[in-house]
Amino acid sequence: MLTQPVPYSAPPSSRVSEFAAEVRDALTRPGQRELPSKYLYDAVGSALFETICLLPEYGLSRAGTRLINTHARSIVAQMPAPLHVAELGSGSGKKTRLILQALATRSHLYYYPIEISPAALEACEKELGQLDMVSVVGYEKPYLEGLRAVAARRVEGEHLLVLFLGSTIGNFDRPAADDFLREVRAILQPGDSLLLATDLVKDVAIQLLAYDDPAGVTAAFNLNLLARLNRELGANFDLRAFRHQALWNAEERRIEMHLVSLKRQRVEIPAAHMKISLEKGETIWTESSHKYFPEEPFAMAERTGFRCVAQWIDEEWPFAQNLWLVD
Ligand code: AVJ
Repeated sequence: MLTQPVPYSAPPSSRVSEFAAEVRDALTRPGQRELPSKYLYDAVGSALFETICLLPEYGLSRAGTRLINTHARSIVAQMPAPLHVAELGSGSGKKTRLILQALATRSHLYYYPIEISPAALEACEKELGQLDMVSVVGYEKPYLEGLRAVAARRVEGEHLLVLFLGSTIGNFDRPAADDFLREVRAILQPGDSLLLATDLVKDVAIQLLAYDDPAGVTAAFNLNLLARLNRELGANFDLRAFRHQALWNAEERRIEMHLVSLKRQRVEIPAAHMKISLEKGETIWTESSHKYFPEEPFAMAERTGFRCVAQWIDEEWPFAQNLWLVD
C-alpha cells in the first residue's frame, strides 16, 4: 500500500488567523515592510537555529553556556527558597540544565518552560524531564501570558526565578524592551529575580559574520520564514527570488536581518487576504538583534523596576549574563 508522507501538521485555525493578521499588519506598514521575528521558529526554523548555534561564527550561545557553566553556583547562591523557575523561550533547554542542577541540590523544584514553538517545547521537556528533583510543566504560550499563568500557580512564600537566556531581549527595540521588562516586573514580587542575557557590542565584522555565515545556515533560517508563509498561509513566495542580508545599524546598535527582493515581483498570501508588490532591491525586515554596552543592563534594570545585582561577562565573546532582583 502506498502511504502518504506526513511532513507537516497544520496549526489550529485560531493560530493561523492570528499569524495571518500579524503578517498582514507587518507587511503593509507604511515605509519599510516587516515580518515578526517570532515566526522564524517553526519546526524547520528551530532546527536551523540549533544549527546556527553550532557554527564557529555564531559565538553567542556558546558564550551564554560558558557563563552558566562557570558561574551556575554563584548565580543561584543568593536565591530564596522555596523557588520555582520559569523560562521565557526555553529553546532546547541545554543552558537551563546547569541552572536547574545547581538549584535542585537544595530542594525539589518546578521548572516552567514558556515557548510558542511546540517543537522546541517538546525538545526541552525531553532534555530536562529526566532531572532528579525537577518537575517540568511546559506552557505553549506567548511569554507574558505564560508567565502570568505560572505566577498564578504560586503559593504564598514561593519565589520565582525567571530565565531569559540566549539574548532574545535583543529582538525588541530598546523602548519595547523596557515596556516588556516592566510587564515582567509587574507579574513578579519582591524577592523574585530575572536572569537576563545580553549580547554585547563588539567588532562589527565579527558581528556581521555571526548573522551572515558563509555556509548559509542563517540565510536558510531567514528564508524559511517565507517558506513558512507558503506552507501555513498558502503564499506563493519564490525563495530563489530573495536574498538574505545582515546589516549593522550603528545608530541603533543592532544587527538587522532583511530579505532582499531580487526582482520586481508580486506575491499572494491568501490566508491573509493580501497581495503585495515588491520592487527590485526592496527589503522585508525580519529581525533585529540589539547589542549592548556592559553598563546598559544596569540602567535598564533601574528604569524597569529591578536592580542589577550581578553581571558576568564572557572573556572570549563579549556577552553578559545579568542577575536582576526585585527589591
Ligand atoms: C535567538 C534571538 C538570540 O538574535 O542572535 C540567530 C536569533 N537570528 N541568527 C539572535 C538569530 C539570526 C538569535 N536569538
